[in-house]
Amino acid sequence: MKKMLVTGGAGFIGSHFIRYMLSKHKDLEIINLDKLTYAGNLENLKDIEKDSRYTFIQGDICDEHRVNSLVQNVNVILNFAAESHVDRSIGKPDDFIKTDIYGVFVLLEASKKWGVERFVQISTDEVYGSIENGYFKENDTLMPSSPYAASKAGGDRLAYSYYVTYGIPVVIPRSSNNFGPFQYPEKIVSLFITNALDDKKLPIYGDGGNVRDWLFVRDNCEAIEIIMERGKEGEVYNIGGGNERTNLELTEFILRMLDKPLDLKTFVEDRKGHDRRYALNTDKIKALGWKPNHTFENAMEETIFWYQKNRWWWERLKSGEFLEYYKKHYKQNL
Ligand code: NAD
Ligand code: TDX
Repeated sequence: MKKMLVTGGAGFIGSHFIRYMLSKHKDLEIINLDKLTYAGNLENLKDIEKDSRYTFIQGDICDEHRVNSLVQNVNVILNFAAESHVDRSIGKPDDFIKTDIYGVFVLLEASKKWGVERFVQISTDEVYGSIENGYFKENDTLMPSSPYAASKAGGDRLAYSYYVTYGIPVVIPRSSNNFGPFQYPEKIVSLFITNALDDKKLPIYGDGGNVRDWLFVRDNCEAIEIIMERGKEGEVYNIGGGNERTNLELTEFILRMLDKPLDLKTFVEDRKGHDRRYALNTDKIKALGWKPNHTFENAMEETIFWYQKNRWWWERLKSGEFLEYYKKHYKQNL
C-alpha cells in the first residue's frame, strides 16, 4: 500500500488532489499535514474526513520534529503547503520566506534522512516572471518578480539541488493559474464570482490587460498525478490550461454568466510589480500523455454554479480576517 504525505491538503488545490486520489485509488493512505492558516479549511474535505485511508494532522512543515515523525512512515511526499497569495506577499513577505523556502528545506532534509520514492514539490508558473510574447519552457531563466514568486523559486530550486546533490527523487510541477470550487475568496476568480453574487464591485488592478492562463483545478490534479508517476527525476513540468484571458475578459465573462451588470467592474490602483503575462509551453507534460479534460467555458460554468450553491462555504470566509485584510488592502472604498 502506498502511503503519501500531502502537505497543505486543507487548502484549495491540495484538498482537490486528496479527494481525486482517494476516489481513484483503493490501496492508498494519505496523511494531510496542514498548519490551518487563514487559507486552510477542513470544510474543504468534509466529504472524506471519515475515510479510514485518510488522516489529518495539524502542524507546520517548518516543524522538524513533526515532519520527521511523519516522513519516516511514508513513501511519497507532495508539498502543496505554501503561503500562496501574491498581494499578501507584497504586504508582508515574512511567512512566505518561512514556509515556501525553509519549510521545503525541512521536508527535503527529512526525505534525505528517511528516504522517499518520490518528492513532488508543487511550484508555479510565476517563477519565470512575465513574458510579453511566446511561451516559457522548463529550462528558461527564472525571473520571479514578487516575494511570493521568489520564495517559490527558492523552494523549487532547493528541491532540484537535493536531487543533484543527494539523489532525492524530486519532480517539480509548475502550473498556471488554477480555478474551481473551494478556492479561498481572495484570488481573482473566487473573489469576483462571490462579489458579483452579492452585487459588490469587482476591483480590476491597473488597466485590466494583464493575462493569465486559466487551468481547471481537477485538470491540474490529473497532471500532478502523471508527473508523480511518470515524471523523470530532477525534472520540471509546466502545466497550462491553454486558456489565456486578460483580467478584463475574465471579469466580463463572469458578469455575463451571472447576468450581472458590466458596471460592477471598477478599475483600482495596480498591484506593485504586477506581471503582465504568464504563458507556458506544455509540450513536455503532453508528451507524458496529459491534456486538460475541461474547456474553460464548461469548467467556469461549473465553478460559478458551485459558488452560487455553496454560500455557506464562502460567506463565513468573507467576514472576520478576510474583511480586515480586504479593508486594509483596498484603499478605495468598494
Ligand atoms: P492555498 O493558499 O489555498 O492553500 C495552502 C495550504 O497550505 C493551506 O491549507 C494552509 O493552511 C497550508 N499551509 C500554509 N503554510 C503552512 C505551513 N507552514 N505548514 C503546513 N501547512 C501550511 O494554496 P493553493 O492555491 O491550494 O496552492 C497550493 C500550492 O500550489 C502552493 O504551493 C502554490 O504555490 C501552488 N500553486 C497554486 C496555484 C493557484 O492558482 N492557486 C497555481 C500554481 C501553483
Ligand atoms: O482583486 C483582484 N483584482 C485583480 O485585478 C485580484 C485579487 C487580482 N487581480 C489580478 C491580478 C492578476 O493579474 O488578477 C490576476 C490574478 O490574480 P490572483 O488571483 O491574485 O492570482 P496570481 O497573482 O496570478 O497568482 C495565482 O496564480 C499562480 C496564485 O495566487 C498563485 O498561488 C499561483 O502561483
